[in-house]
Amino acid sequence: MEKSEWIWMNGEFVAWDDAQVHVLSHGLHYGTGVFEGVRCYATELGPAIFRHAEHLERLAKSAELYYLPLPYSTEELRQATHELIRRNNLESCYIRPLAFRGYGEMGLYAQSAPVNVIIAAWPWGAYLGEESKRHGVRVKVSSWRRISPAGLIPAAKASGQYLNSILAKTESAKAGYDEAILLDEHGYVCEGSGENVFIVRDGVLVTPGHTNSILDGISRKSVIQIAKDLGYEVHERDIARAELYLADEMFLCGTAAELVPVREVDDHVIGEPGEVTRVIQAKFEDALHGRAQEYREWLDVVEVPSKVSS
Ligand code: PPE
Repeated sequence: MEKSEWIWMNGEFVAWDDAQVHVLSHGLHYGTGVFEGVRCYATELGPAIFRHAEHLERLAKSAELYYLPLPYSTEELRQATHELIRRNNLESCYIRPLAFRGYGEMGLYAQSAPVNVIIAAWPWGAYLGEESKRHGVRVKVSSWRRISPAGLIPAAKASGQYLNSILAKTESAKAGYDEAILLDEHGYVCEGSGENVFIVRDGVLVTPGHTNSILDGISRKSVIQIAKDLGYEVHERDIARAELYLADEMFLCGTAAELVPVREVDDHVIGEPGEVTRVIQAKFEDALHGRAQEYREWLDVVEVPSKVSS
């Protein structure tokens, strides 16, 4: 990975290589952490963080769901992120806030182990490759089902839960595919290992709903809004596996991946990105990069001194 200079750690700016933890940190043993993936883009307004408030809100909710009291308010984390971007001289970057139970007590009910919070930011290119955004990816339905709400909390972005995503992603990569699609516990389509999923059938967008064990993706929410504003019908409902094969178009969306068309699923050809995907992708990209006036309110612009004066 590409390093930057500073990492914000429990209220201080620490040199990248010095941002270390004890090997008996609770989160390392039990996965007791919650995190976010956020992106900042170079826009004509300066570096702008896409839907920052929503990401920080989701972080706070994930923390609450797993009984991790956050020692910082979302506003404090927002300010810290701005300062981190300024100090690292970043314009366009991926931002990773993480809150985890640290060192001090072992065992499952380790209430006295402190909750540590870090924010890192570094340049990170297209998650599934630049080329994939134009020509699409090949995906495979995983033999692993998405974590069930009977055992964990799919709506939370919690570190330990990602073992499930890693099993699915690893299986698909070893089989030669770009990404995995997980079904929910009932066998309906859920999402990618790190993206939400949409299909297009007869000009209508369809995506799994909240009862399908999805992570409530912020890109997904933005895509739904954009699609509706463009006049498309969007349905949130159960999707049968075979509907993926029968889809006219299919795409994935997430912060790291952005909007990526799918050209093949389980070796059934969907083809080059279709018109609906391309239209929505273009508008979504405009929104991310601050080129869409109507979605400017989604941007949290970082004040950079040199930019302000010029
Ligand atoms: N589902 C999962 C399981 C998921 O991890 C993500 C984001 C999404 C859906 C899309 O959510 P959103 O980013 O709010 O639109 N995955 C993050 C982590 C990827 C990683 O490899 O780490 C991300 O995209 O930042």
